[in-house]
Amino acid sequence: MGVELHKDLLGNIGVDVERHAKMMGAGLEAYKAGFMSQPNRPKAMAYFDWFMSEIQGERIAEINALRAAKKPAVGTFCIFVPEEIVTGAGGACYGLCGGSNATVADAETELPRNICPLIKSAHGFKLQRTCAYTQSSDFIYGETTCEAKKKTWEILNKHHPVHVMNIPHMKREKDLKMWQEEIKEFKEHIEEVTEKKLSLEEMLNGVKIINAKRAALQRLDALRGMNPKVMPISGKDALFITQMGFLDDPVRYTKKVNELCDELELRVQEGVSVFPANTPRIMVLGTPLAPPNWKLHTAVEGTGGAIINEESCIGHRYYKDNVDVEGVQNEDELYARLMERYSKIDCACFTPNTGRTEKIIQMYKDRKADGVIYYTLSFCHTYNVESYLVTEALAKEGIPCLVIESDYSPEDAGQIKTRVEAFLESISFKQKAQAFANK
Ligand code: BJ8
Repeated sequence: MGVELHKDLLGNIGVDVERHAKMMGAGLEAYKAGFMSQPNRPKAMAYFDWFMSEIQGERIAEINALRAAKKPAVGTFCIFVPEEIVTGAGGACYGLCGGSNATVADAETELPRNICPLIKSAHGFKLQRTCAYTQSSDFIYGETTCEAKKKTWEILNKHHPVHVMNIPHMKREKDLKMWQEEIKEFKEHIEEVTEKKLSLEEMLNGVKIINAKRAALQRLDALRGMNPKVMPISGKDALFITQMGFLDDPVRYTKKVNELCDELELRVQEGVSVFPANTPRIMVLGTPLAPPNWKLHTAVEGTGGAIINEESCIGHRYYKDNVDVEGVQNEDELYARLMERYSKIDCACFTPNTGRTEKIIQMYKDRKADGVIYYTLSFCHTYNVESYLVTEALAKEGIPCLVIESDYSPEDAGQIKTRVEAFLESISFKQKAQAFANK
């Protein structure tokens, strides 16, 4: 196994090797039981299964080889960090571990109990030294999106270098101007690591690589969700692939996602679906689903539903927009285009954020979905409060919606399953009544 092979490297970068190995062992077992046992998976999933086995082994070795060649390694917690710039510098930009309950208790020695589990989990990984990505980072790039994150950076900075990007909470002209400057400053931090100037051409190359990655994910999104008759891949597998997009080398990853999409296209042509006909098709909305947070997908797909899309940062919000670099002549124009693209992200940290609701309704119609689950991590005030406006708009459209608030503990898994079951039953009942009325 990858972790075993790279034990020395992991020790050298400060990982608590023993604890890390135990955690990885449990993670791999959970993955095998929950993912590899699914029937009729696409053959191209073999690559992603391999990546899972090397997630804290071979991939960590690759990142550290880049660092040895003076390329930057940047850990992030948010999709506002312009990964195009790090990629253009030949480095690695990745999401840090933050989806596990196993680190939360450690985090609570420094952080309050009543903040979101994503932040606590990530902070706990640093305290435990069990995330090899965090340990590999030249610096962590935090942001000012929510109160809990913003204040956590001050504490996390005691354990690891953290830079903070000031993300505005409104999108007025003056806010966008400041945002553009933040992107420029981010590039300067990257140059501090590489000790060399990053050229326009290099940054444009970074944009090209990340645009291709996003295009591959858009293709996957369409294949899994737009055809109500054939669903060629499970929601669980599709979520896992998206999660891995935050860790893998972007060029290799894009190639593998496109290979998978080729296979899925064939499956669609041949009518090979992994779900029986009339399986309720569910869209998930809300906060990010960082690995190994597979609780909701397991509940839905284990009780007769299919998840066809995540309107989440580990999902559609991440890949929906590319950067348009047509006609860009100089660095300032590029920063403006990056800002334009990033400011389309409809995170609930913005006010107002009405575009998000309109987008959700359109996505629902385009995909001919049967219902939505609004999923919020506990204590995420922005998404929690915004759920009122979103669910009100959904109700006006007659869209069935279930709201779930949860953390990373396994305790509420049974209760979530029961609620999901009842929700899916009500959708199936409606479908049958509709079919009867149409006779
Ligand atoms: S763009 S959703 S990744 S901020 S950490 S806001 S869950 S309380 S992650 Fe996010 Fe960027 Fe927005 Fe997306 Fe809530 Fe938790 Fe804060 Fe969170």
